[in-house]
Amino acid sequence: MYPSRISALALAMLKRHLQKASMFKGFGLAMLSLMATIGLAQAAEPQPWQMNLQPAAGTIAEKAVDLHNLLLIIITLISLFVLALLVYTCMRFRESKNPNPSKTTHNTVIEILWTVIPVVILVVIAVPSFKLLYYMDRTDETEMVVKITGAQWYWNYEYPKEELAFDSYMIPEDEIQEGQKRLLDVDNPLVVPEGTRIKLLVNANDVMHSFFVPSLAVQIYTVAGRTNEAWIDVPMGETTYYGQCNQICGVNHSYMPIVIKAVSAEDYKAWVEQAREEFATVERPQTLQLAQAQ
Ligand SMILES: [Cu+2]
Repeated sequence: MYPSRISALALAMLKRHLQKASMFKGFGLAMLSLMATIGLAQAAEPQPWQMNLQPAAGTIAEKAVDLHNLLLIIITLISLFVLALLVYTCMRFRESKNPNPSKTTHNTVIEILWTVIPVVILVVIAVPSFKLLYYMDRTDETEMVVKITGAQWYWNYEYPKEELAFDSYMIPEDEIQEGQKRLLDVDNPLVVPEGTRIKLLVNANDVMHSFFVPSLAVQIYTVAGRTNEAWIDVPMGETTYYGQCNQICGVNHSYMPIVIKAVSAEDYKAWVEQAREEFATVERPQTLQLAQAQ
């Protein structure tokens, strides 16, 4: 059993225990939410039995969650309305109550309504949707660049300015150490400074992959021979963000997780120094120069 599993289990047991002891219920629930908050502050990852989205990290994710919540309200109202109409129609026009069916085929008022109302709903959805789309397109307002290449079955991260590049492989199940997450942790995470807007130049080495980190609300396809652009808005806080390739890319598709580790500015500097020794690119390929020129 892995630590995250154990802590989730322990949390569930504690919760059940606290629910029995009603005297401490309020205090216990407050402690539980505090523990959950602390847990979330350190890592953005999928939780067992999670039903909702991962907590939003950064402005893009916050806007995406807001749009999602708006859509959820609209779709719920539409579904309830259609269900009510269906139930009403089944009851009101059932054969026993309605032996002579009407032969009506047209009703101008209703036809105009069922054309205009959906158009209005779509316009209501389109406004925040396009706003977010254009916001996600502001890659020129970023502070640093990382080039990401998807490969069968690992990621390669390049820092053009820092002149370093390295591969990032999942830690195999039999080499997992205490505190590491099965199928999620990698040997070399993408280390970034906290509170930074980062441009991602995304490419593929072979087949299509997809760079997907739910908490940062970034999902972009990697296509060989084409550089796609996206940006992430890493918020303040030393957090590890987990993601996965979400384009079926071959037999080890599920074994190429993404780990983005946000650290403080000083720690980032120290990491760059150390990483340069470890991963320095001897010769800068042309793609790096192109990326840097932008
Ligand atoms: Cu892949």
